[in-house]
Amino acid sequence: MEAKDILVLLLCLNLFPLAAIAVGPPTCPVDLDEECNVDSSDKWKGEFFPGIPKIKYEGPSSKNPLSYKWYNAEEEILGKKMKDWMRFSVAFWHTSRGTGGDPFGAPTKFWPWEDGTNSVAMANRRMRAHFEFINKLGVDRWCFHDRDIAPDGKTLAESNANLDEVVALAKELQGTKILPLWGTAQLFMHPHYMHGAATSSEVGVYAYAAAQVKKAMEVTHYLGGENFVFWGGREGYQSLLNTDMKRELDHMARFLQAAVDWKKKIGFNGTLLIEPKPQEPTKHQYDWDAATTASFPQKYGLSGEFKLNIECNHATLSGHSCHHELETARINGLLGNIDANTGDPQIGWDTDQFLTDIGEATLVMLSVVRNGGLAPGGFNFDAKLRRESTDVEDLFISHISGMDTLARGLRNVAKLMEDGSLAELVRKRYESFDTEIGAQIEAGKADFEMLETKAMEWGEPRVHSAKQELAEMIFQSAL
Ligand code: XLS
Ligand code: NI
Ligand code: NI
Repeated sequence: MEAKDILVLLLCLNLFPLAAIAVGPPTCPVDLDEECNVDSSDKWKGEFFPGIPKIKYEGPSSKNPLSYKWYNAEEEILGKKMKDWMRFSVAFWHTSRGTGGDPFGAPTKFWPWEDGTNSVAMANRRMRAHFEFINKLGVDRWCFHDRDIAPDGKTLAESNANLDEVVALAKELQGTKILPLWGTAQLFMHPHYMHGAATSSEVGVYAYAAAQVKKAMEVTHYLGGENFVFWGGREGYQSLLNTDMKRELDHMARFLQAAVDWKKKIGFNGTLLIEPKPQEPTKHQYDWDAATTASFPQKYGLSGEFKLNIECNHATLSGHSCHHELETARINGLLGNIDANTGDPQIGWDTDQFLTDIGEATLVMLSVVRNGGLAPGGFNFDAKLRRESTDVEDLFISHISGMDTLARGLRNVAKLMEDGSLAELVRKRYESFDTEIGAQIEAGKADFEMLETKAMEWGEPRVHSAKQELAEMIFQSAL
């Protein structure tokens, strides 16, 4: 057999990972010598992912790694198209800036279009790669930090100018279909943020962070972004010995108030989100979990101005399950967005892995469905390839796998709801409150004297089984 025939055979048997290798007109792979990148009319014609087609739904029996098995964007489930339940977004920082480096190891990923510089030209080329990726994946949204997409300049004015240039290209590449799910300011990497940003002990840093957020809000608005996120980063402390906790919290509240004012001034209608994350990098983070983070705007008169961006890996780090954090946000009317990822239960670090656990995905989707969806929020893949995954196609495979996992979760929720026995089990568990006295208690009309009289009258209360294992059995049967 000739080599060509072997390739055809492998393709037919679906054994070759890139089943879609260059059928159709030859593509022009992007190269760093600019030969292929721009034609005489100045039009870009380089391709970053040659041989990778637009990803399609092929159903659960497909063995093609570059296809969706469970995510079928246009299919209706529980009264909404899958794409409208999910509102998937690609995170620029992990997907386009992820290097594979970790505290012990050097970067492992060297994508063919990277030239090793942090120049604006490189930022522009990377932005083109990013949009080719989004288009081939078939999603409509992306997320970014200001400093991921454009390099820091020598001065704030220069940084702003760099950002403007890259944002202008992003706007063009978005076309009419793609929007940022959210934008944010990166207020943690630069050495001047070593004490935090809004919580820094240095007034100069507070002002710099304000200027950076102001600009990031402007560009998010310009790009048609639907939300803007504040993530604490270094908003915490290592030790109380040298920290004025009250002052730092007050400063953070003033900062967020100024952000609300700026949002109104520029007419940005997107939701402002704050994101819980415990520890990492500081021992005590102010925004530890959903409950702590939710209470902050309440205390400072900012209720109604912020919702929560819940990240599953951060839930794990706070000692909660993702479902617990989502439900805490949801019942408080604060579930705004989800950073879809998962952690490693043994590592104990924010590893930001793609979610592949179907049980967990089903619980996540249960909260989303109960919330009636996430719009104007969505699912952002705050998830990265492992250090050991270094092929360009791995970028696609990881997203497809994460999207399929959540899609499967949604399908399972539909099964659970159609079956109804889990909801019935919960209803029955609390049915003693579906009585006259129960209603009085729930309406706040039962005082202790009245309850004492009832307790005397009723005698020893009857207590029923919680049916924990039955609940688990029903849940498992839907997976
Ligand atoms: C990191 C954060 C980050 C935010 C955006 O742990 O979760 O990814 O989502 O700054
Ligand atoms: Ni996140
Ligand atoms: Ni994270």
